[in-house]
Amino acid sequence: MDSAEYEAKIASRFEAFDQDGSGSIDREDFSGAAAALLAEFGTAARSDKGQALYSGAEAFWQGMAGIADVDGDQRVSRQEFVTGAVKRLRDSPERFAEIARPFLHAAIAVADEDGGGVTPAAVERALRVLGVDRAAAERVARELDADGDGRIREADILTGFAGYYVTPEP
Ligand SMILES: [Ca+2]
Ligand SMILES: [Ca+2]
Repeated sequence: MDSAEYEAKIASRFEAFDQDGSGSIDREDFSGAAAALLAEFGTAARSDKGQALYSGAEAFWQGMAGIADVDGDQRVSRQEFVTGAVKRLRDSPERFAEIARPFLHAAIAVADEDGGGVTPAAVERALRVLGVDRAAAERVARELDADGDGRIREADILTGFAGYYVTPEP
């Protein structure tokens, strides 16, 4: 990967977190993602699943702020993301899985509509709601169901998610 390609990748990761396009990553991006997922899957915010998703979103934000909000202004700027988050997440991918786990666990519970495990179609819908383009959402959902049984395991989602953000430098 050359450095232009690397920078483009990092920029796209930042934009994925900056859900509302405000130019920084902050608490609203995480709570907004939770709200969008609940709406997509017809789940009430006040339900147990809804509350778990909001708690997970808050924990995810706190974890992100803890590693990247260097100046403590409750926002992760593009600069803080590039210099702080990217490097630390790369050095410690398991740390990323740890801060994302409660949110992903709750999101899976919301997207698992029949209680039999999350399907590739549901993963695709969730990714689309979070702003991933159709082709990429389709490809990721297909790849996550590696054994083709029509259900995706939580461990595979966590690994895939962490892997996406842990980007080798050029
Ligand atoms: Ca934002
Ligand atoms: Ca900051």
